[in-house]
Amino acid sequence: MCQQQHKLSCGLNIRIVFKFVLFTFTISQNSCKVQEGSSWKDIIFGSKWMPSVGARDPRFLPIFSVVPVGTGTCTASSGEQGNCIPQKECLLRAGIPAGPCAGGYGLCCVFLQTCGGVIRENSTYFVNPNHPDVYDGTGSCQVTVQKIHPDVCQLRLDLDMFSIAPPEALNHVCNQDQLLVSGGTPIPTICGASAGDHMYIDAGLGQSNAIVLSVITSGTFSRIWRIRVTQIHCGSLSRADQGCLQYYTGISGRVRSFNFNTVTGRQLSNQDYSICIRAERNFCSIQYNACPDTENNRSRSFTISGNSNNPTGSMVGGGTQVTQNTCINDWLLIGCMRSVDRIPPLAACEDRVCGGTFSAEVGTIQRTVQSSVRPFRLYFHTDGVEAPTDIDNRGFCLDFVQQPCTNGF
Ligand SMILES: [Ca+2]
Repeated sequence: MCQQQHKLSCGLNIRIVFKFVLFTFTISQNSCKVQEGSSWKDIIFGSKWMPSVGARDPRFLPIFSVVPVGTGTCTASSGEQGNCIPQKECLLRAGIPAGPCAGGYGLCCVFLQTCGGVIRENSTYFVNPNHPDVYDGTGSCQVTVQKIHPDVCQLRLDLDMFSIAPPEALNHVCNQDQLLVSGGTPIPTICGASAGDHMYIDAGLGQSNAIVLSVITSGTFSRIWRIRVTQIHCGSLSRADQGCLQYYTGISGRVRSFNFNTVTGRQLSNQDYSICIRAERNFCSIQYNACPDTENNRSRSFTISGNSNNPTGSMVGGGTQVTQNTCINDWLLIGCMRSVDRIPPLAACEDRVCGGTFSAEVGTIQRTVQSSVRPFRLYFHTDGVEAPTDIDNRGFCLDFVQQPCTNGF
């Protein structure tokens, strides 16, 4: 009854009332009934609340009428993405104030969590203890991610900073440090340095699926991580296709394996995932080239199997027989790929490529590879062994460019 009585009189001020309710926590139904018959502002704030609809304190007006609560994003001076919200709300939600936003009417509020924390805000960062200083402790550092809405289907993890202990040198297994995700779809275990990389985690349907992110550490290492956790609604345009651990949009870009570095990286063992590239409108095929490697005499941008300390050619195809030029243990799979920068073009196409040179055919010449199989996807597989034949492989880094539908493919 109380609500009905005041429904019309609240009008535009409902929004203001709600925000103050957040600050004070309590507007009980009882007090509403007790105050039945009074004006609405008396019910909420008591008779000492002076401003009426026509005479509100102008200092409060702009904040409540201009700043979109919980929807605006901002960038803190330290580089984190924050939410632009009123200062009191930032403190109430346990955020970290990081400077003004929205022309000074809001506060850029950054949310950080570390070991033992619970993520309840979108765009929260999972950081190492002592962040931004390094951490060299041993243990399991976990945060639990709670969905901010039942309609959240995916999490995107952006590894803004990510440097934990690398895999061991012999078989490239992450046996010292690991990033693990539980509660969602399985992800490959990663370690080493992967700043700038990302992952999508399927969060399932409904509210019940809590996802736990863990960084397991052992031994001494100067670790640092800052992982942004973005929650993606089921109907969002930024939702990745099903089953894609990594998802790229745009007609050109760069894909690479985790812990990729042409000098110090080690291709990670026990990987099994797909990288998806959205086919943009009017683009029908895609070309890949090994990334430039300015740090080695012979490029290590594509070194998946063999001994990358020696010149190693490309290997293609699968099968069950271990022969010299097939990809049995570790490979990158691109559907029906062909080398396009050769004359004459080959009629046959290949799916798997490995070795130490990027090409869609066996050889020592690095080539541009094209595929018109859609959706555009790469599948990366490595087993749990490197030694003794596979030595110092870095993984892969490829630049891609989508090709217009008029290009013959
Ligand atoms: Ca292997």
